[in-house]
Amino acid sequence: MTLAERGTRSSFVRTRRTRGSEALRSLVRETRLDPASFVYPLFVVHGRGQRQPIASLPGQLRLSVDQLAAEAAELRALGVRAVLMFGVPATKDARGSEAYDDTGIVQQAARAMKAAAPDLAVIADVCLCEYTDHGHCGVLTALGEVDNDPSLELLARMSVSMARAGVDVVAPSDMMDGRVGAIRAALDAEGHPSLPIMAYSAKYASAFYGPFREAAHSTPAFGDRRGYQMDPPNVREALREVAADAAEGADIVMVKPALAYLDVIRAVRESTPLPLAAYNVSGEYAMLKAAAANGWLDERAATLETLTAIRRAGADIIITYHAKEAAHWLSER
Ligand code: PB1
Repeated sequence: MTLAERGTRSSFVRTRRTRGSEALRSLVRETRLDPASFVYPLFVVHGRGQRQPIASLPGQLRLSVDQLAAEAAELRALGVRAVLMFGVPATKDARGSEAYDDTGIVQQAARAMKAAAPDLAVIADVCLCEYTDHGHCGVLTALGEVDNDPSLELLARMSVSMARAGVDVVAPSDMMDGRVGAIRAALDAEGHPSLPIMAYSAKYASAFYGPFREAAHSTPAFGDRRGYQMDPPNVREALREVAADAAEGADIVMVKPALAYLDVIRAVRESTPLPLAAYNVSGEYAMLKAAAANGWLDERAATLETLTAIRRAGADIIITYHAKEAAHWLSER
């Protein structure tokens, strides 16, 4: 006997009523992506005419400064309003000297980007790992350990140098204790009290950074980053990191990586009113690209689903290598 024959009203909730068409699904959609909330990572190198493919990051390039004006125009046309710059220096040394050299590669790139696209936010990553010959995020003690407090001075100098180059935000990714306070104090003392800090607050010692390290030639020459980046099993510790960075003056906090840390994004979202960024890292990007290249996943659908998950978890800002493609796909909706 059918429901109608029994004459009984449906005694269950018909949640499918609002799924019957894209128009209805769109009306009740709870999470929406916006290219204006994307940050696109950029790798900049010395030279001219450089557009170096990165094998482990399909579609991503190491660009020379003369290529940035075109890159900026492409991003603005897609509605992407911010870039995060990483430098591949000409030389590396134990103290990462080019990081805080006013003629350094990112300093040059920032000046060029701001001249070409003043309304594009240029965020400078602040860390020594791309600039040191040992590949660690700080300077080393005689015993080869990353020396926290002496590193703060160099990170502060790097931030001031980036401010002088005209960047809109500095983003310390080093995970040294006290670096946000040291950078804030140096920026204020050097006439940059209004320059915001986006702190990589909850940054984990993740296995998902491999492609980036290939792109930036920043793999540690020995050891690993577990003595300063967070242990993946910990969530409460992320709240401590965020609270400490907020107290030291962070204007934006971050969870990194993103996809394997959605629970951390949610916990941090509920712990602070500060703008929250999530970094959809190189390994998360490479996984999707590899699966799509093998025909195992629908790249567009899986990418937008991934970014939606990061947004739904509570991220206001998504740093992602997918930014251009995702912005294009969203424009087609
Ligand atoms: O996309 C990524 O994998 C980002 C990697 C990230 C860049 N901020 C760090 C990863 C690492 O530990 O090597 C670089 C650390 N400053």
